[in-house]
Amino acid sequence: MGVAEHRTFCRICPVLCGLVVRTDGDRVVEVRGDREHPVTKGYTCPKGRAAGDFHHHPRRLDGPRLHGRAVGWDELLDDLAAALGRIVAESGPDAVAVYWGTWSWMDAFGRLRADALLRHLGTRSRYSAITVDAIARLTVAELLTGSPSPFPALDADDPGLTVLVGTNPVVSHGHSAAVVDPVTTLRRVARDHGLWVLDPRRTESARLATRHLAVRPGTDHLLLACVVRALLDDGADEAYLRRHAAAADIDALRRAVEPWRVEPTSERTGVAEADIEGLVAAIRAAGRVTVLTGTGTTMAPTAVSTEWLAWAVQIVTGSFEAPGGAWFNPGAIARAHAHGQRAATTAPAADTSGSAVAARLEPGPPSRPDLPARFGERPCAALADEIEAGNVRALLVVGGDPLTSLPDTTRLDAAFARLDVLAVADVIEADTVARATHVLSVAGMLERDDVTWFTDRFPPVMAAQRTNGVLAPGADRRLLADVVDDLGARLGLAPEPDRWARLVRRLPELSAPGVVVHDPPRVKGWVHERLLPAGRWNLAPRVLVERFAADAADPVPLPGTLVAVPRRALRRMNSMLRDVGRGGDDGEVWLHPDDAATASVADGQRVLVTAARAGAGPGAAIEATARVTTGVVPGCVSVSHGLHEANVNRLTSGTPGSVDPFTGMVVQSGIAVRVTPAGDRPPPG
Ligand SMILES: Nc1nc2c(c(=O)[nH]1)N[C@H]1C(S)=C(S)[C@@H](COP(=O)(O)OP(=O)(O)OC[C@H]3O[C@@H](n4cnc5c(=O)[nH]c(N)nc54)[C@H](O)[C@@H]3O)O[C@H]1N2
Ligand SMILES: Nc1nc2c(c(=O)[nH]1)N[C@H]1C(S)=C(S)[C@@H](COP(=O)(O)OP(=O)(O)OC[C@H]3O[C@@H](n4cnc5c(=O)[nH]c(N)nc54)[C@H](O)[C@@H]3O)O[C@H]1N2
Ligand code: SF4
Ligand SMILES: [Mo]
Repeated sequence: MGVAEHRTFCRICPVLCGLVVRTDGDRVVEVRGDREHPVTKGYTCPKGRAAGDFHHHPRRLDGPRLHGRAVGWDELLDDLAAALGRIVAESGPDAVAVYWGTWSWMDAFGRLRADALLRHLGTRSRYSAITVDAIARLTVAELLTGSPSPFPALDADDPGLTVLVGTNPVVSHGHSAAVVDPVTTLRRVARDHGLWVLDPRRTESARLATRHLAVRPGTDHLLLACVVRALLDDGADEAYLRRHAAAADIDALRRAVEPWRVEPTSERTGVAEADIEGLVAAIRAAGRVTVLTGTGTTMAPTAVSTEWLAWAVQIVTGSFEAPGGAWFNPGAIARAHAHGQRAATTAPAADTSGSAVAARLEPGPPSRPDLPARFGERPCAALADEIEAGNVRALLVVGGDPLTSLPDTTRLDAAFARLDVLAVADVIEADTVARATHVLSVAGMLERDDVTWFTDRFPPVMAAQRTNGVLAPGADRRLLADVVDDLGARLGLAPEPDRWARLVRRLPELSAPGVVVHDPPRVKGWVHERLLPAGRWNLAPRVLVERFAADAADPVPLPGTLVAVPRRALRRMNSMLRDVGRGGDDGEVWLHPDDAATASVADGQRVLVTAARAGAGPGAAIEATARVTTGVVPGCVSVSHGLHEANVNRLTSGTPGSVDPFTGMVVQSGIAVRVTPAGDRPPPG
């Protein structure tokens, strides 16, 4: 015992910062950045530095619980195995569902073993946070390249003109493509190349930008269409485009964006004509551009159209994988740039209608045939229906808190009460833990040996990391992987004799703790060479062309309504850390002075935000403090998620009008709301 220092890495977000953790006995006394870490070089954010406080969380789970009673692991697992066995026998494997939360990707061996157990049971009821986060990105990537996994990322060592659309890296550190030290990085990009931000809120990132375009929520697709249109007239890389896209696709794209001249675009998006022209001029001058999208756009009803046109801007300028353009991380472990087949050398059939993707859709859950599965997962929007219909009788929750993150909390909570089994693997008394029949008190980040297996594609360079646990699991906590193996043994699944063997075969350097940086740290060209058939982007799939036409005709947001848009908090990771330090202090709703005046609301006043959708029940409201500011566009209320009392998912819904039927994504940006002073009754809907 005594004082010791340990090198490890943070698993709270995909930056995966190197940490030095100082312990005194079993207490964590300090967490600081590791200056010798080859990727993050000492950088940390307040969330990572709070890892010790989270480890000693006042409501940390210390032991397993069965129906609210503290029990030993054997009793818990005997009961759980018997219940799961019975449910599978009575109702079939799909009656056992899993919800993978954010943390399931961070506990590599827990996830790998739990995946194996669910495959062993044979369930198709797999749900994850992807369908409440950014499934449009995977869908559009797959349509354009044939693979869902390439994500455009900033090349921080060789950046160019950069446009942020619905992402606020200063707070979030990027969406699925991590940015280290975002303030320094974005400042440098702004100074040397230009940084433009499209966001209905003047964000922390917008404050560093060359120009902030305060776009109306859900209208980004139109602004990007206007940019594509202008570039196709003047600014496209014609030679690149002829080589890397079919002529028919270029024509289809041109026709799709044709109506979006500057004037109607300005009218619909609320962005001044001069600003739109300025953005086009900046891209023409730079020649290439990096466009990064985020949850502001993936959570909007127009997500798919926006994502498509963000890719289109980069394709028509020949920016992807070129100097100054975005790169795609192939993963230091997956090594997609080196493995697998080279792309076919013949072009696909001339009609690039997206039929390949349509064919890959799997049947949706029986109670929601309107929501097909994608990438082996069913949309979270269907979970409450599936439980209510009796199709799902047991739910295993791993590293997520569905009662804060999934739509319509009130309804989901009632549905959870009907489950035979709600087994939750968590580290603290999260909202869903309070409803669990089986609580699995698993080891946390500082108590695990770990590896960057599921986060392989997200870091800012190609790097893999392995760490030892800093502390042994305390109290009666166990590694999720061990717990799952013991559960699996009761259900007939053999354990994996050597968990590391598979990884070490892939990347021998992972045989010991440390950081492996691939050299060169960023490889470019692999998407062109290995993924694109004949080197050609499937630039204008018919499904996207049709979808854009429909989205463009739909005047979102309706004039005269207020819409809520999401915001992330600096000291909190979704629901995590809200009870630690100042993690819970970002519950304000931000609104424009014009809207505040209409609603008779003053700055600092308590307000009620009520869902304005048809059929919203009395539980579809949250109380919060108003911040009246010109930092948001009129018509828009900025609300953060992940809180317990002011849980924004009381306002969202998984019913058909509130979900994108193409991707299964729950609409979480641009939800119609009313704001009234708290204490007043909400006006009748
Ligand atoms: N309305 C609305 N809804 C949203 C969003 C929004 O902006 N607005 N955001 C969406 C997004 S992008 C996401 S990713 C989802 C997040 O959805 P979830 O992943 O369901 O929610 P989190 O709050 O991230 O839950 C993480 C849980 O993991 C637990 N945890 C922490 N460390 C460990 C560990 O080491 N092991 C295990 N097993 N558990 C651990 C935490 O205590 C916490 O309960 O929410 C989505 N929902
Ligand atoms: N500190 C912190 N970091 C986090 C998280 C956290 O909770 N806290 N969560 C992590 C997770 S799970 C994720 S998925 C990522 C998300 O990372 P980001 O995608 O960067 O998410 P945000 O920081 O919420 O930025 C979204 C921005 O979109 C804007 N916006 C909302 N609607 C629209 C719209 O219609 N159009 C446009 N153009 N903008 C819009 C919002 O005002 C907001 O500024 O962050 C991760 N990092
Ligand atoms: S940026 Fe992400 S990885 Fe780094 S310290 Fe913060 S939460 Fe941890
Ligand atoms: Mo997320």
